[in-house]
This record gives sequence, C-alpha cells and structure tokens, in this order.
Amino acid sequence: MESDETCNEVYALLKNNYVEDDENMFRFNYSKEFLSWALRPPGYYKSWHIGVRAKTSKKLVAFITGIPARIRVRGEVVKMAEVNFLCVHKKLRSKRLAPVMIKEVTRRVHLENIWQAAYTAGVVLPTPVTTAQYWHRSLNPKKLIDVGFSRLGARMTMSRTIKLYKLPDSPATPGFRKMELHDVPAVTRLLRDYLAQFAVAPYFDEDDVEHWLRPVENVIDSFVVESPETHEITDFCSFYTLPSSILGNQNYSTLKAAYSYYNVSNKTPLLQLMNDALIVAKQKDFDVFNALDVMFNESFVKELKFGPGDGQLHYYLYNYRLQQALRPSELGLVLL
Ligand code: NHW
Ligand code: EN5
Repeated sequence: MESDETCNEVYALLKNNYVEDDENMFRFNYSKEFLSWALRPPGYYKSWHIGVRAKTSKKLVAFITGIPARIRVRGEVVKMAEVNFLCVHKKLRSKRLAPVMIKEVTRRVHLENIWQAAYTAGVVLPTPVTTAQYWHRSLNPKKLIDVGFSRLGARMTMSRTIKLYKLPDSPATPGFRKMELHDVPAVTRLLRDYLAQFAVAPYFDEDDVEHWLRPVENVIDSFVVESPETHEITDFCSFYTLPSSILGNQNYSTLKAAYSYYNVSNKTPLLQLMNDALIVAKQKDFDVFNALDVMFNESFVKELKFGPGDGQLHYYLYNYRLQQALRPSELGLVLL
C-alpha cells in the first residue's frame, strides 16, 4: 500500500468485486485514500497485506488484509489482527480460494506471535460474538428513492418526505468544532474512559487516536465539543466516508454514505451530538448516514429518524472464547 500503483490495483479489484447488498444494487467503493489510511495504522505489517496475481497477466485477483490492534475483552487487553478486505475476483469464485487467503493471513499473523483476530462479515459464519443491525438516516431522500436505496413510505409524497428529513443548516451545540492535532491527548482520555464500559472495545493510545480519529479529508470526519467557558473537551463524534457504486442506474453512479464511527457523549446528550453529526454530514453533501446498533446507538436512531436496513453485520473473534454471546450494545468496536 506504500506504492501508488499497487494501491490503484487494490482499489480497482475492490471497486469491481467487493461487498454488495443482497439485491446487488450497490457495491462498496472504498477510495484509495481510505484504503491507504485503513491499512497503514501505527505498527502495521506490510506482510499482512496479501494479494494473489494471475500467473501470466499479473492481474490482481484476490486480496486479504490484517492490521494490528489492541482489543480489550472484558478485563484483558489482547494483541489481535483485524482482518478485512477479503476479496476474490468474481470470475474466480467458488474455487476455495478464500480459505487459502485466510490460512495465509493466519500464518503471517502467527509469525508476529499474535494468536487472536477480530473481523466482521455480512454472512453468518461459525459463532458470532454479536450481530448488529444497520440503520440508515436519509439526508438526500429524493436521490435515495430515485436509486432504489429507499422507498417512498405509505401515504407519503416526495415533498412531505423531503420535509420530514430536513435538518438545520448548522450544528446546535456551542463549542462544536472540527477535531485538531492538539486535541489528541484530550480525545484519547475521553475515548479510553468511555470505551471502558463495553465488553469488547479497542484499547487506544495517543498514536492510535492520532491515526484513527484525526480528520482526513474524504476519509474521516471528527468533531469535539469544547466548553466555551472552561475550554475542556467534553464530547466527541466521528464518521467515516464510504461511498457505494450504484449498479445500473441511468442518472447516478455513486451513493455518498457516512458511517458512524466512535462517539463519546459526556456533557452533550448523545441525541444532540448525533443530530449535529447529521447536520455536518448533510453540509458535506452525504446522501445517507449509517449506523450500527452497537454502543448506545440504539438510544438515538428512532428519534433521529433512522430506519432499519435490510443488512446485518456479524462480529467474530478468532481463537478467543467468550462465555456468552453479547448484545450489540455491549460492543464498543467499529471495523471499517
Ligand atoms: S467481510 C467481506 C468479505 N468479502 C466479500 O464479501 C466480497 C465479495 N465476495 C467475495 O469476494 C469483511 C467472495 O465471495 C469471498 C469468498 C472472498 C468472500 N469470511 O473461495 P470460496 C472481511 O473481509 C467461506 C470468512 O470457494 P468465494 C472479513 C465460506 O463459508 N469466510 O468462496 C474476512 C466457505 O467456507 P466453508 C468466508 O465466494 C474474515 C468458503 O469461504 C466469507 O469464492 C476472514 C468458500 O470459499 C467471509 N466473509 O470467496 C476470516 N465468505 O468452510 C478471518 C465466505 O463454509 C479469520 N467464506 O466451506 C481470522 C484470520 C486471522 C487469525 C489470526 C490469529
Ligand atoms: C466489513 N467491514 O447489505 C463489512 N447494506 O442495511 C462487510 N441496505 O445498505 C459486510 N437491498 O436497507 C457488510 N435501505 C455487510 C453489509 C453489506 C451491504 C448491505 C445494507 C445495510 C444496505 C439499504 C439498501 C437496500 C437495497 C436493496 C437499505 C433502506 C433505507 C431506508 C431509509 C429510510 C428509512 C428506512 C430505511
């Protein structure tokens, strides 16, 4: 991923062959900048970015990645790999290449003396830790309906629908502003204390926070609430940018989606904080704001007019036994 050329090849493989919804109307289209960010966190291993090329043409046809992470499971902080971007070219499906990719990434993770992994998938595999529900908040309802992402509700007109989803022009919380580099120590403390209440969550140090939570244009947006009186950082919210290609629509080729990432509400009610996140996402021209029902997200989705999606996300741990499955609200982990 250090090479622009290779990054382009990975980008193209995923753009054409990665995850689709159950009706094959949309396909994730992670940007190059996003992939470079997602795959090069502090301490990443080049050897955990694995591609398979066709013998003669040298065309990239399969991919899988791991990145190192410290994940706290209840009272124990465990060094793990987060495995993501498993992809086999459409023309090479059902040839048992995926198990080969998984075995190879497992081998290379083991070489670093790491024995556990975390991953998510839309499909059911042996023993999920939990299953989370996707929720969607329309920001551009007309486009979402036009492309088949959502439908006009019963007894609803287009103009009533547009009115229903209208948002204020700017955030309501005094002191709500973009996160900056000098906020890293405060955000690290905020996030650490907040994530401590979940059964499974990342254990972030300042380097992790600088990498994962600092704004990167068109990749990750993060905001803090700085108290106008004390200048204390009291709250935090963030979302990442993951567009989807719209397959076979005459008028539109991409859906611009924001995905809720880590949010910390101490002083500002979570409902108000997330409403501000919706407002800035709308300002930035996102079509939809997505969230999983992990952490306390259930507490705001209905009130802020999210609707349940047709997709679920199953969370898995490799080689780590949890006594019991968790509720999604006990999970403090968001994978990209
Ligand atoms: S989930 C996104 C996965 N990618 C996609 O869905 C993209 C579109 N689909 C494809 O590219 C995020 C292919 O359909 C794939 C399967 C490649 C999915 N996870 O090669 P075969 C992640 O990236 C099993 C795990 O013939 P295929 C997380 C399936 O159950 N296994 O199928 C990745 C069957 O196994 P079984 C999956 O369609 C986590 C076998 O693959 C899977 O040509 C990886 C069939 O293989 C999935 N998402 O290719 C695990 N989908 O035993 C990490 C299917 O049932 C584990 N399968 O026969 C931890 C490793 C590190 C440990 C370190 C200590
Ligand atoms: C690895 N990091 O199915 C992730 N998305 O609901 C890999 N549905 O967008 C695994 N089918 O419900 C990813 N609109 C697993 C998810 C794969 C992608 C996926 C679902 C999540 C999705 C949309 C479009 C459905 C199109 C037809 C959906 C309804 C929105 C509506 C808005 C208004 C209020 C009610 C809901």
